[in-house]
Parts: sequence; structure tokens; C-alpha cells
Amino acid sequence: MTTTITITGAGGQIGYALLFRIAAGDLLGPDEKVRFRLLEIPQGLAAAEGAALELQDGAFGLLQHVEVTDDPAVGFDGADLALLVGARPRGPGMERADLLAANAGIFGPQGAAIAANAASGVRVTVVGNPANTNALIAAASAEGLPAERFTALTRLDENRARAQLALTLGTPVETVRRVPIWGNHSATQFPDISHATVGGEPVAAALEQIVGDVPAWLDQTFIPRVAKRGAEIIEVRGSSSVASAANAAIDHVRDWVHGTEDWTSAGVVSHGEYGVPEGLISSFPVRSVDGEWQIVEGLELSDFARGRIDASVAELVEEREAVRSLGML
Ligand code: NAX
Repeated sequence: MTTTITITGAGGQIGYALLFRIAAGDLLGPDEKVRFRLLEIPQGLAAAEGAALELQDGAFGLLQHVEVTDDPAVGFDGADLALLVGARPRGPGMERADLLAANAGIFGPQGAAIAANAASGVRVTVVGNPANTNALIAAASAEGLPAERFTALTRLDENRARAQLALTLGTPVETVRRVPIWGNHSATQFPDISHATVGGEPVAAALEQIVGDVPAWLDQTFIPRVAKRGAEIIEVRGSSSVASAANAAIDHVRDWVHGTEDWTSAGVVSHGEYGVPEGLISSFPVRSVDGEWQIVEGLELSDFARGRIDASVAELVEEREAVRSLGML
């Protein structure tokens, strides 16, 4: 079997980090061949073509073909998996409404091109920001495709949260589980430790021994650290998160295709779960079963968690309203 994978913004930083790991088999395993379709805007074509030359030089046994294009119909032709990475960044003096409108102008047509050209079982993962609302716009424009096929990446936030907990507890990161992200991939996101476990035991007791006042630590240290990690990376590295974002995108898609052992996080369409308005693409605790994301239901939420989730979801509602008021949804 050969899987056709479309990557938009493939000439950019995250695209460059994704291509070589996927070609090496990190996404689908050592036996699944891949075919790339790299979709760029005209200014990004040369960088994507350069990456395609380097892919040749990688002599990857799994890589069957690379097509570089700025035509969405060609870019999404036959796509089984689509990673929508290319987006319009916020420029100097750009208001939030301008940013949403610029991205609606990208993700609307891409959603339509996916519906018209991709494989009928296509799975779409939006990385480009504002990821949740971009995914919502793409889904709304993809006539005939279920909204469940459109997701937004919040796995990087979850990976950051698990890593921070592991560092604080002095434990290997793989022992820390069930740390879902709720809401928007933005500073309002809620990394939730209330159901988290370390080595199979609830995390709260272990944390108390180390940080003392757990609620204060969550409010003042942990949540801001996770939610503002992207800014911290920019400050220290002088450039935004790239390899960790590509790594999280690979985690997300691999789990979607191959299934999960435990919960993880993904921005998926709400059917009203946990009071999140229907149709929004919000991050939830999810499992992947038989190639479909399922929201983990029935979790008890504290007042603190409820307040945090409501605040992030309110931001998603505002973003949807802003795009609607521009007539772009
Ligand atoms: P770069 O600016 O390096 O690359 C973006 C690429 O997209 C450029 O080559 C550009 O030509 C291309 N592009 C722009 N519009 C396009 C269109 N309409 N069709 C096809 N290609 C298009 O950015 P990079 O560092 O790769 O980041 C990409 C996106 O990921 C940004 O929106 C960024 O904010 C977002 N991120 C999302 C994360 C998440 O967890 N969801 C984390 C990392 C990252 O911040």
C-alpha cells in the first residue's frame, strides 16, 4: 500500500521538519510506502522544491513520489492524509479579525479543494494557526465530507504539559498519562491534570509532596508555563517551535490512523459534549478507535476546570462569530 500525504506550507519550517521524519517511516511505520504532495503558494515553491531535492538525496526506501505544486486541486489529488501547515501569520499592526479573515481566505478554498479532490476517506489535521477555527472553516467548506475528518493539532500542548509534569515529579515522561488539553490552541487552553496519573497512580498526591499548594501551582506556574511555552521557545531560541510541532503532528496523525492505548488530546468537532457548542472544533480528551477519534465522556469536572474550559470555549465562539460576521462561514 502507498499512502498519499499532502502537506501545505511544505516550504516552511515545520514542513521541512515533517518531511524527512515521515519519509523515514516515523508516521506510518517501516512497511507503508508514502507519496508526497507539497502544496505551497508561489513565493514558497522554491523552498518546497529544494526540500524535494533533499528528499531525493535521502534515498528513502518508502518514498515513492514527490509532487510540488501551488494548485490546490493538484495538491490534494487523492490525498489520504492532509496536514494543513501553511497559514497566514499575524503581521505588524494586524488585528485579530484581519488574521481570521486572511486565514478563512486560505482554509475555506482548501476545504473545498479537499472535498473535490482528496480520497473519500481523507483525514485532515490543521496545524496552521488559529488552528481550531481554521479547521472549522475547512470543514464547513468541504461539502460531502463529515466534520469528524477535520481536526486541529493540540498534541504539542499536551506533550508540553506531560513533559512539565514529568520534570516536576522527577519521573520519565512516559509514566505520566491522561493530561488532556481542553478548548482552543491558544493562551486560553486548559491543560487538565485532574485525571492524570503517574505510574498508574493519581498525580495530585505526588505533586502535593513536591509543590505544596497544588491549586496555586497549577494556576500560577503549570498552566501559564504550558500555555505560553510557544512564546518561551521564541524568546530562548529566537524562532518559533518547529521540530516539537512536527513531532506532535506526527503523534496526532499516527494515533488517528493506528489507534491509542490511552487518552490523548485533539481538536475535534463537538456534538455538544461537556456543553461545548455543537460544531466548534475544540480540544477534548480523546481516544482513537478503529481510525476514528472518540471524545472521552463522563469525566467529572471541578468548578475550576469548568471555568477554564468555559473561558477557552468562549474564545472559540468569538472566533466563529468573527468569521461569520465577515460572511466567511
Ligand atoms: P513558516 O512561515 O516557516 O512556513 C509556513 C509556510 O506556509 C510558508 O512556506 C508559506 O509560503 C506557506 N503558506 C502560506 N500560505 C499558504 C497557503 N495558502 N497554501 C500553502 N502554503 C502556504 O511557518 P511554520 O513555522 O512552518 O509554522 C506554520 C504554522 O504552524 C503557523 O501558522 C504556526 O503558527 C503554526 N503552529 C501551530 C502549532 C500547533 O500546535 N497547532 C505549533 C507550532 C506553530 O506555531
